[in-house]
Amino acid sequence: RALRTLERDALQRTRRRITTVRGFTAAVTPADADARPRRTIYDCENGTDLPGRKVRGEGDEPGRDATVNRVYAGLGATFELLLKQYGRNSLDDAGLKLNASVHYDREYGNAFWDGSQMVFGDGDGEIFLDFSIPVDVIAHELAHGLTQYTANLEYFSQSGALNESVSDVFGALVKQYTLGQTAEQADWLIGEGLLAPEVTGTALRSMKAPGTAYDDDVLGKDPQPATMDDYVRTGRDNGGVHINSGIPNHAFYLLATELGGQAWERAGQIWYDTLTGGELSQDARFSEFARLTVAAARARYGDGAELQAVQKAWSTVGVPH
Ligand code: ASN
Ligand code: ZN
Repeated sequence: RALRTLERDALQRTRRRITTVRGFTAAVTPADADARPRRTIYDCENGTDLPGRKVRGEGDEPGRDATVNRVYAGLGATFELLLKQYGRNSLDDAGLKLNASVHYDREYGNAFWDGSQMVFGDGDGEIFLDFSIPVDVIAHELAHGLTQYTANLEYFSQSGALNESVSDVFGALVKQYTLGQTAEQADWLIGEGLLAPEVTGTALRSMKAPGTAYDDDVLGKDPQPATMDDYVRTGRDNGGVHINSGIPNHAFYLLATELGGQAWERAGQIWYDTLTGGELSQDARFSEFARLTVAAARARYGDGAELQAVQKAWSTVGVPH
């Protein structure tokens, strides 16, 4: 509660100092004049001690390791979107240092946020390649930090699926921002380029068509639902957090494509306001999140196209709002 009050105050401060500069929203007051990323990349050299050996600090030139350079750039792109579009100075809005470790363990087929830093595996080369390849995966892990410092959604059941979905949404937004793509141009895939060539599939997840990202002998079929009719009740995966995230993911896709243009602007702003607004419960179910996106759309854009598009998106996926 105290944390949420703090967060709300921080949000109001941020709102007050936001100004539109050359078509994008930017923080321009002296308070944020020194807002800049503070990135450090570490190499675990295939061990599991964190963080590992420091290999690149802020402002250092690129080195020979493409993994290090991709992660450094991905952290920079995520920091830039948060600052320029939402007026946020790093994950905690207080300039938090962004630390990431690469080459974690041997043939490690995952990436994660450990509560204070990002960790990336190399993959085994047969199912997964290097987890630093897709920029949306880098941003996804960072967004777990953003959620931790804001709504702090419990990583279980529907609140866990919302936590996962928020990470996919900001992952997709950073990817689109980096590529300069509109919602219509984007592929809405999460983790494209991560699956080894032998795997029958295109990505980890699809926000456009949940359930269609892969269908493979080893990995099985993408289990994600797109609507509440196909909601999966399971005890696995913390109650299906990476499965049922397909539903809010698809709602965001529907909103962004209905509005058109750059998804990080209005659609992203509504999701950002909902996540950081101080109203969302840590154990929120989909319907609470949906109601708050409706309220956020109304608060920021009034009774117009944005509000209608948010309501239509949730109706289409079968979530009450
Ligand atoms: N890469 C996964 C994620 O960010 C790791 C996990 O399951 N926590 O969700
Ligand atoms: Zn995640």
